Amino acid sequence: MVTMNLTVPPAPTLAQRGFTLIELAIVLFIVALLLGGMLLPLAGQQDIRNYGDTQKTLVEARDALFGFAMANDRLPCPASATSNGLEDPVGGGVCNHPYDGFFPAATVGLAPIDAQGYLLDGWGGESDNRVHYAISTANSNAFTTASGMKTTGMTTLAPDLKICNTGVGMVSQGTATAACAATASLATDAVAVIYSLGKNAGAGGAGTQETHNPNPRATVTADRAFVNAPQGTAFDDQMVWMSKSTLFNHLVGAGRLP
Ligand SMILES: [Ca+2]
Ligand SMILES: [Ca+2]
Repeated sequence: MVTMNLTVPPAPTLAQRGFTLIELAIVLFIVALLLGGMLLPLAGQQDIRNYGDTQKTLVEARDALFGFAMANDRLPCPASATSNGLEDPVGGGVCNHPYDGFFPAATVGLAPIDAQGYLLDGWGGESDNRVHYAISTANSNAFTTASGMKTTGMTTLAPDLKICNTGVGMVSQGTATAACAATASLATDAVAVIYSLGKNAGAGGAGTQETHNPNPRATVTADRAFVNAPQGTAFDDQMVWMSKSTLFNHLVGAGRLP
């Protein structure tokens, strides 16, 4: 009698079987999804950090201006693109770039600065990331002339930098009489404006809102109106300004005024 061995080889256990191509593909797909999901928040977190660093730098810059004013009885002139972070002209008086200059970090002694002495915002180390600074030339440059504010007197001083909450409807843009549209004004008598061109500094600045903050590219030198619109895709500039009353408060406290 012939007997047949019908023993079936045992099925491989899970550990022996390994993975099929389909299973590997599913695993890789899930890993890709997880990585993609993590990378986006990381980029977002970096943006939030840069925004916060910039805001901190701008406020520190304004505080440094108060200190400078209390020590020197005037505010510094903005630096030019070639003055290596020193005010232009050194010693103040009639500023060469009152509305289109940079924060004079080398004069005021503030960091972080680039190799040329300019204060940088939180968005990187390029020249586009230099902090901008504008100063009122009102009352015959009283704010940048030593003892100019004291000589003129608090009731006569009338700083004239304008901050608008939108660039839409701005009047006479690009000229010395540029002004906010009615109901768009945040301030009409700012002494100084300190601002960063934001994350898009290298490529932005041409939109309806940002075009009003004079980029070095824009050759707008007489215009003393600035836009501080809500943050969004059309606007990422960051701005602080110095009001007349807070400056007077510091100077009276220091015995520089009245
Ligand atoms: Ca911008
Ligand atoms: Ca402007």
